[in-house]
Amino acid sequence: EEEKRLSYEQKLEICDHSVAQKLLEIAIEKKSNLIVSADVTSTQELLTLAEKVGPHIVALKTHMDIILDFDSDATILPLKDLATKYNFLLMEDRKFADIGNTQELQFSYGLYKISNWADLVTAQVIAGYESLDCFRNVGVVAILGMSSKGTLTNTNYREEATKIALSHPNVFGGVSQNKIPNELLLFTPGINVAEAGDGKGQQYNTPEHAFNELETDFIIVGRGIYKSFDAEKSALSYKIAGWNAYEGSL
Ligand code: 5FU
Repeated sequence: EEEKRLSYEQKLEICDHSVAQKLLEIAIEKKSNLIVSADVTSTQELLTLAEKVGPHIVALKTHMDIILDFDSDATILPLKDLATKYNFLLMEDRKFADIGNTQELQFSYGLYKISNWADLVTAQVIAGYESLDCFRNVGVVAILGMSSKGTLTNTNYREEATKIALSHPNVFGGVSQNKIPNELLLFTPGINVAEAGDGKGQQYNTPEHAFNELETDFIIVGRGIYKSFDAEKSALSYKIAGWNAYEGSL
């Protein structure tokens, strides 16, 4: 308990995956640990949101399969331009959960061709170590623990999943509601300062909880930002809250 959490500068020294390095560099440069979850259903809403929150985030997290009018040119090209303009990464929250061969197909084929544009993806580790081999050209954030009520990711599951995450070269981070080893970057969704839950199983905590209790590295905020009256303003306030909570946890 005496031991202090590591700063982003210290994490830069021990997290050697190129995507981890990029995220940490952006965090330091923009003084932000905020990832906005863009759970909107049209290209127009996605691009409008990215334009508004872009200056304040380290990454934009997508569920590209909910975009009704997805088009690899009309959706992805302008999104990539915004990512370059505002210096943020694209994180596809696909939560792959199949055998390696199927995940390889899901990653590069079909409508979304995720491997063409995503800088990082989420993946379950339920199918075992080798199922993650296919994500060679991207960074993987492993789902270690989930935020929803009644999740099956108990202590034993998390420990076994963490072993896979630590040992697999394609994995540089984990999604969890618990502490994870310093060698991995921690991503924490289920963050909202105004709500305790959504009536559909989601459970919320504050940025302060995530940094003080979990020593998280990045907070992920969806509805707290994109459903708010002014997404730009709320992104800025979550960014400031996240950065203050990070500094307070050092
Ligand atoms: F792995 C997880 C998890 O444990 N909880 C989550 O909420 C992922 N998520 C995602 O974060 C979820 O799929 C949403 O995209 C986002 C949370 O959105 P919210 O609107 O802030 O609840």
